[in-house]
Amino acid sequence: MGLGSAWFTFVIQKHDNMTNKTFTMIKPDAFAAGNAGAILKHIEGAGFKIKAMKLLKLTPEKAGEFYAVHSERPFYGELVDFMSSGPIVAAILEKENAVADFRTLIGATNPANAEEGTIRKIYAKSVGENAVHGSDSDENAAIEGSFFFSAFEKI
Ligand code: FUP
Repeated sequence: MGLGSAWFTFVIQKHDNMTNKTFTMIKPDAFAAGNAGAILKHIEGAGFKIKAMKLLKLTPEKAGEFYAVHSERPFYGELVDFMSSGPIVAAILEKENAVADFRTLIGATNPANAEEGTIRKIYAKSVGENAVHGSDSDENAAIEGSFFFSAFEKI
């Protein structure tokens, strides 16, 4: 490898961090209701670029692993059952200030408390079946993105 390509690799790696990225899932309720397309349009309309995306169904084991941080909470069993109940769309999104801006776009965890026009206000049924996930920090965005996507699946 010449010096030129080594420098190029360094620049690519330096910019391949998750600072301007977040991770989302369109959850089983929203996918089953046929709202995946409308939600993706809403997300792209807000200026987010899709950097990785796949349709899949989580096993209860994988859903439990993803939400392990909530394993002591009373809603954990229902959450795992729900998240493994049907297909989801998992995606990595890019935008300046991605984590915070995406949390604003989706609205409060409980749609009853979500601002008008937010994705959860429009599409979510309840706090348990709340249409979409959005990472809550850059660190978790990186962890969650890597939970679903290998390096060559992230563009
Ligand atoms: P959020 O970051 O908005 O997705 O919310 P949390 O990380 O607090 O919760 C993760 C998921 O747990 C929610 F999307 C739905 C579920 N949950 C409940 O079912 N009941 C609750 O009271 C809180 C969360």
